[in-house]
Amino acid sequence: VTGSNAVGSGTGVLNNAVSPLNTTLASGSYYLQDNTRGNGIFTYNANNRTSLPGTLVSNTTNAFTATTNKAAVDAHYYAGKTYDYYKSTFNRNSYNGSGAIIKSTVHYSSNYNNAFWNGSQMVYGDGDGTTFIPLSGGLDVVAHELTHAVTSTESNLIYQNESGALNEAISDIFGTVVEFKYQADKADYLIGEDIYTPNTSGDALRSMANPALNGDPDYYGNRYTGTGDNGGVHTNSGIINKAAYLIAAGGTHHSVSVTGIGVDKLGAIFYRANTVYLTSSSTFSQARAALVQSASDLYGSTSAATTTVKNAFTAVGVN
Ligand code: ASN
Ligand code: ZN
Ligand code: CA
Ligand code: CA
Repeated sequence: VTGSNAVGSGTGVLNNAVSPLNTTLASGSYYLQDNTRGNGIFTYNANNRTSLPGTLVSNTTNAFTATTNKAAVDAHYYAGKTYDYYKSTFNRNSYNGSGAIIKSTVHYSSNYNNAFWNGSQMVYGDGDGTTFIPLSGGLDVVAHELTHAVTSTESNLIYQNESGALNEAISDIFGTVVEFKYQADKADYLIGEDIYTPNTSGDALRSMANPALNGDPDYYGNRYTGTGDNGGVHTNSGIINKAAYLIAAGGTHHSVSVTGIGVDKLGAIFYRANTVYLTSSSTFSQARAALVQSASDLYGSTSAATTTVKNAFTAVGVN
């Protein structure tokens, strides 16, 4: 809409207070339209249907506290935080580097247990209330989805087999790095813990520290070689996620000891690889080389960081 910038507040999925909420005032209504980041962040409501993007979310006041707006408030705020991460850390202006409008749609379909980047925008289901609550309530989920758009612009990793698992892992990695930056008090190496199984505590969609908690491999020799899930993109991501966990946090795996270098360097190394070295068809072995080169560029070929990347990939059986 055409209007004036405003700053409101809201309530999110977990009844979290959200502020500041960047909105637009037009014709006496407030819209979830943030004109302060790139060419804008726009958040829509699909009203439980599947037509996209739906209707731009509006409210009569600038306090978005109604139950129906909780999913939209988090989708809007967390898209802004993810934008801020890429801008403040890498001077990247939106997912395409040129300010592309970031659109999100909530209340997609009915009882929909997923979220996705559809090639043009983010889309969030409400979940069925048992397996999931509205998925935009997880900052790691939002950053995961928006990172698919970054990857699409950059390496464009093909969404199947090893390149697809790399694509998935990169989204999990930045989901986690963004969570550590903006929710440091509760950050973890789990994915989707805030919106998964509301009646069970401590679980998650995936674990980077221990992929086996969700049946996912953490070693190349144990990779999935079937055709389901585009060749196991959400399964074999566990191998790269485990390497990323070891890079950030350290540990010993398959008798290889890795010294952790923290999540900030983890993000910097993977960002450089995704934007400079990885290609659409990169394999795990090629990703190792890309990440070692990235660490070497950033920190030096004999640095602790470069040694850590090498050891982490050796630990998960990728040479
Ligand atoms: N939530 C999933 C993802 O972002 C959706 C999908 O399978 N593409 O990976
Ligand atoms: Zn994904
Ligand atoms: Ca998490
Ligand atoms: Ca749970």
